Amino acid sequence: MGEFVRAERRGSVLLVTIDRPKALNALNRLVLDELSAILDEIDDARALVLTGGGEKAFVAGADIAAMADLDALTAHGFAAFGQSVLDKLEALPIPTIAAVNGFALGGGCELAMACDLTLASKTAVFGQPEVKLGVIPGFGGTQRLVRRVGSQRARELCFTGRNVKVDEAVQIGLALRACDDVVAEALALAEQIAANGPVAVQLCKRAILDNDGQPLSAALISERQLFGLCFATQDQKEGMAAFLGKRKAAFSGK
Ligand code: CO8
Repeated sequence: MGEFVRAERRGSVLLVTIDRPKALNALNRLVLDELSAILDEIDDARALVLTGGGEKAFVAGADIAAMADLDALTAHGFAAFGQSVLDKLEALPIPTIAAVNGFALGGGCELAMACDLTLASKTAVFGQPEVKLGVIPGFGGTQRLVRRVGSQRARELCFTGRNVKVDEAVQIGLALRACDDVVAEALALAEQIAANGPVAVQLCKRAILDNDGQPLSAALISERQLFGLCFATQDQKEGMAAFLGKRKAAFSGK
């Protein structure tokens, strides 16, 4: 267990908390290192929920104090490292849900977007305020924001750096829905997903993620290959037998 990031099993779900509330959970090298180490050891969890410690923030960004005096080469290296950790999160085989419980600014918004789904508390605030600091998003924000909310909206948010409150975040697709108790609702959603055939859920994720940006014809070839692969699993046999036998499926994840 690290100093700033902890992981706890809740049923089939791994709950990961970035817990550095004095700095609103800002991402420095150590926080990213600890998150990366946890992502390397997911074991048999069927879904992951990511949230922030304390009352105010999911993650208020990359650590500004740690970045202030960087030179160009070191800043490039820090961005590359942060991107690699967020890439690892995005590429996890299991579904991931960001439970955004307050500020998700800069690197925090980028972290949420590296998750498959984002649920938001009523107090959640999203944004890419980097231009206010004289820099641009560096943990994938210029790219994942375009994919999540569309090019024109992403440009507006990156150029202005303005805050996006929860209702607007839901309206533009930055968050799926607003929640009264975001962590509880994220865990419930994760358990709902975890009750389905685990291999099928993972292959759904693969089909969507790996084919992002591919021409439809190539993406459909990939989809049908992954569909065929489902028929090599015990979960497919069990799922269809359970339906035909009018009983609940007991998936093994094999
Ligand atoms: N980095 C470091 N410390 C932070 C950060 C941060 N991003 N955000 C908050 N803190 C610290 C504050 O300095 C303060 O510390 P202290 O108590 O020691 O003074 C503590 O957290 C509490 O914060 P505030 O007192 O400011 O709390 P408020 O409720 O008044 O304000 C805000 C909350 C509005 C969230 C405010 O803290 C804020 O504007 N934070 C910065 C938000 C921001 O600009 N984020 C983007 C950072 S840049 C970025 O993420 C780039 C990502 C790509 C990096 C590429 C690598 C090179």
